[in-house]
Amino acid sequence: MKSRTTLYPILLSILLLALGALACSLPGSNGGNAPTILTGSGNDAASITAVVEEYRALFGGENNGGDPGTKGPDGFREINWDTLPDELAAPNLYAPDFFNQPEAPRARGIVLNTPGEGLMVSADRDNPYGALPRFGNLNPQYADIFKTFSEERLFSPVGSHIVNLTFFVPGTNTPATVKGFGAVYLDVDTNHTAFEYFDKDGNSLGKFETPISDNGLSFLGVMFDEAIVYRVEVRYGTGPLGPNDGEGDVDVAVMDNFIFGEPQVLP
Ligand SMILES: [Ca+2]
Ligand SMILES: [Ca+2]
Ligand SMILES: [Ca+2]
Repeated sequence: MKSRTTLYPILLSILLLALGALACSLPGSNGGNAPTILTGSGNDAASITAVVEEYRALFGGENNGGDPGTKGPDGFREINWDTLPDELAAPNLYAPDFFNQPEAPRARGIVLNTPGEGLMVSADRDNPYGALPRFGNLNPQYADIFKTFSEERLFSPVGSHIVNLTFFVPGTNTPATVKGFGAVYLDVDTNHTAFEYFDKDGNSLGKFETPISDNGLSFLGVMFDEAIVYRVEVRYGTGPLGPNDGEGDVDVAVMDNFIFGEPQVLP
């Protein structure tokens, strides 16, 4: 039988481990309430439509479209990539501030950056370059494994699997925060695809993994009580587009619709 002197340190370690596990499961160190997390997955667009609708509804307002300026505390902005001109889609690179131009419908308050070569929106079926749709221009396999939520363009970084999203008062250079960000992913095979949210001071508000759906669609949306999200780091699969999905440890994943809260000017 163990004596008290050896039992106490053991009990103490168990308690500390339990506290540590609890702290790890908490959404960052912002001290606010836990965010609302909505997830869904399935083999076709219809299978995630309800959860995407539910996420839009959490913002308590309408789709605020692409007008400049902040339209009050409620509502959301959405990007489906589909109306992009061919010159800014594959095989060409996308302009990082395309959806923060000063005029409607491009004033949506989001700027995207990657440490890689650039950003790309996939080609549509009648593009003048003859590029295969759904990133088939980078690897023909991709046109078979990536479905679409909204027809027909998708989004991905190139030469990296990281994208940083920052928010602005739509159509201006004034930094802004949002209540939440959610997006649709395609062909998530492993637990490498995730969002990490940061406040204006660079503190993490939590990291959230996307549901897995081989050859299918996944949705992840996170919503905070207040507009405290200044930046979102988005991670796609195990690495950049290029190699065959499923070969060795390779998992490539891309995105369709982005949905985010109405950008609010920093206090
Ligand atoms: Ca689309
Ligand atoms: Ca796959
Ligand atoms: Ca994949």
